[in-house]
Amino acid sequence: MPSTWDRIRDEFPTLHQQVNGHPLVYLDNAATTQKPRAVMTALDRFYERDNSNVHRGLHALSMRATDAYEGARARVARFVNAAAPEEIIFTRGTTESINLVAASWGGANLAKGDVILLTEMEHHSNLVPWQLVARRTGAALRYLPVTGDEGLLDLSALDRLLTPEVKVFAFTHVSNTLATINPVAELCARARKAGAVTVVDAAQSIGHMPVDVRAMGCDFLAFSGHKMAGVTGIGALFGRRALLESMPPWQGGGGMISSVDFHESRWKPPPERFEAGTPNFGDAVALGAACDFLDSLGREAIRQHDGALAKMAYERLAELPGIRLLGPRGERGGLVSFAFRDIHAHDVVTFADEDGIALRGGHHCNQPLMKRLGLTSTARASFYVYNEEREIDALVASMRRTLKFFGSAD
Ligand code: 7TS
Repeated sequence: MPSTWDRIRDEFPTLHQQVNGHPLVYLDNAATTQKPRAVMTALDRFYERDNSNVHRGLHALSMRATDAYEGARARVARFVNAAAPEEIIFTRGTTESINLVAASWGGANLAKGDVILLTEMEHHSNLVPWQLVARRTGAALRYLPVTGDEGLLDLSALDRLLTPEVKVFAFTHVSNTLATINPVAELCARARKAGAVTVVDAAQSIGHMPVDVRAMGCDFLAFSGHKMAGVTGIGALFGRRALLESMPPWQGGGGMISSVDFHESRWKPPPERFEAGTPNFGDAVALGAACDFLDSLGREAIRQHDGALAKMAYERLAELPGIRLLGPRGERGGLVSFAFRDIHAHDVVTFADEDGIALRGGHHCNQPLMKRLGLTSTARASFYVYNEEREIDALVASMRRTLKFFGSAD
């Protein structure tokens, strides 16, 4: 594993291929990142040596597997600066983590007359679970507005919206369409003062910058392993211990009970209470390796690297005719979304693919935000630790070719 950024691209085998006759330029990291050798090796080693079900066997392999799984939990807890490993629940990812909070905490604590506060920039994963629990409980949904194309939260509206009826405020750390980095600590402090529980969607920040749940002062934080150099199928929910202990299970099965009768059962404490069935221990071990990998690079250095590339891409793309760029012009997360007046985002992405460039085009699971901005889709370039300035040159050249084809070149 490199302890510096030297030769970082060598750590990512996927990057070294040709696509449509061009060297691959992978700029779809907000959807999922590529995986370093260290993570794939950790996964292989687990399955080659230690594989066995966890928390149930007294034999050597089961004990090794349990140690590896619980070691990964402790590693993830350290990664987000949780107070204890028991504050980390392994899930399939951000979506499942938010569903867990909405179903368990929301189901037990929300009722008619209560309000769930969200923002206009939320991913569907941080909207639909709340809509489901609102329907179940009779609670209402309320939204903190986005200011417009510069994509900031309208903080001047927050005090008006954070009324005593608001029981929970759920918002994203970094927007997957706008690249806005929200002031999480301030939002959590203001919510706490108003008596609301906070849920932070860290899907787009966890692999890109320091994330410290105690500095943020949040109650819950959700994220996915596959967006932070980990493998798919694993993620986590951080929850403050006192809150987790107060919550009912959301799924039932093996592993989460202390005793079962024909008519009633008793639950284990967290985290087991929320991990019914055989957990995804192999991928959890690989997530621990992803934490090691990212910390070896330094998360502050990653933030600067990805943010600088996104800012540079924004400035270079801004020179193109007829382009509309979304999100803040200054500090931003590691991505940039844009739309051309007369060219559909899917055409932009298809042309880029011909040049070996992987972009994403569509609504990015932000349909309400798109509607709010009067758009149906954007093209998006998103960056990670292995991306380089020359790849922005390739992106801009490809966009110029697209504009020329559609007769919009300057
Ligand atoms: N929240 C945000 C802010 C996201 O960007 C995503 C995924 C999710 C939640 C859901 O994560 P999952 O791992 O549970 O699916 N965002 C994207 C994207 O922007 N393009 O593809 C997936």
